[in-house]
Amino acid sequence: MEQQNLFRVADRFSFEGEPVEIIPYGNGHINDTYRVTCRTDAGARRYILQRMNRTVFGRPEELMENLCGVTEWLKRKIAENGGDAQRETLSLVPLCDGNPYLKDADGEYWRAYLFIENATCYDLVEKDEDFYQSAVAFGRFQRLLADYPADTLHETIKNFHNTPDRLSKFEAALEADACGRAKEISEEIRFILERRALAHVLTDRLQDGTLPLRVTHNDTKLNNVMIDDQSGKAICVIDLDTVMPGLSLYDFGDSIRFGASTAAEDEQDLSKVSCSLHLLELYAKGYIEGCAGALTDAELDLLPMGAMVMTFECGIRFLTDYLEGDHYFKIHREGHNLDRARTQFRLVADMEEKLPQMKELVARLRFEV
Ligand code: ADP
Ligand code: GN1
Ligand code: MG
Repeated sequence: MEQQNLFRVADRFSFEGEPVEIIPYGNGHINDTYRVTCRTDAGARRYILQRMNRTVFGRPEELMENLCGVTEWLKRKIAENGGDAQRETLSLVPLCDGNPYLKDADGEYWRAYLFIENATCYDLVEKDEDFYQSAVAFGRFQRLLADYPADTLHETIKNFHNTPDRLSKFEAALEADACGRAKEISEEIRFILERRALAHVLTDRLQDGTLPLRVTHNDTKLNNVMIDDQSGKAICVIDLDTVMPGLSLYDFGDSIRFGASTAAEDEQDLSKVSCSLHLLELYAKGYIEGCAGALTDAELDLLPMGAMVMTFECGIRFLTDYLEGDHYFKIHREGHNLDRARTQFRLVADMEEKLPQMKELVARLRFEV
């Protein structure tokens, strides 16, 4: 049934050739992603087809307006800089009737992209160079969007990286304890409550004007950037659903919490989880280079803190979802969100110990890059 439905949906898009295979694809936590293979006279053509997550994105029309605006903008800039606009940013494939997305009879929203061939999204750093490359790409991404008319962007998820708000939502979920799970997680609850002040570090400095608001990606996991299989360069930043005004420290921090960890985000053996100073240094170097002088002194000073706050926030989000019954992040096993929360808190604890070294290495890089 689902297959039939998928083919019916695929038929509405202006794909070249006839769809012959549609399979689930990738490791995203949010959308339902499929790879579509079409047969054409010239050989196979592949596409990405996505059902957008309606629970997470309450206003898909606004999200698609952002996405069309941002991808068009990036295409123009990439072409002006002599790049390959079809490969270096997402290319939406419209419906046969020209619309950029489909709303089906069940009210589900679908969109499609050209499949970026000969490139890979990594879930863990396999080669240090890839991580460095991803940093350059996310820095460059921010630079390309620096003069984007930010007031035209919709906030696709309200308070997305408002860490104090995430903390309040956690406290509400704890109070409600809808699934009776609070009793199993007293250690994690204590960990969060002892660090309440950490939640305010970035937002306070945004409010008092110390940190500038920029157009940021806001979901800069390593598996949201595609690395070219041949050149090893990060060619394309993907997953643009959360491009919104934000802090550079959100982007830097989120990359570190995922990519500079020595273990997977859902590792159950916490003895394997730590923050690699070597990877942090590589990423910071690449990011500072990619931003090409745009970061202010205050932003540079706070890069290590950004990593810690974003890791803390993500742990809070995973634990909140665990308390509420796992309705936000996709899970693949019992306790998956709890495992994820635990790795984040282990990383925060490790970063607390390493903070002086983290600050020292970033301070050194400021003058080298
Ligand atoms: P989610 O929001 O669920 O993370 P993504 O947009 O990141 O969804 O897509 C999930 C995965 O699908 C990515 O990690 C990547 O592996 C793959 N993917 C997405 N877009 C493309 C594309 N245009 N070409 C090739 N692979 C893609
Ligand atoms: C989600 O969509 P994906 O899997 O790239 C989430 C991020 C989290 C991340 C944790 C829209 O990212 O904010 O940091 O999971 N995206 C959204 O792995 O909530
Ligand atoms: Mg993703």
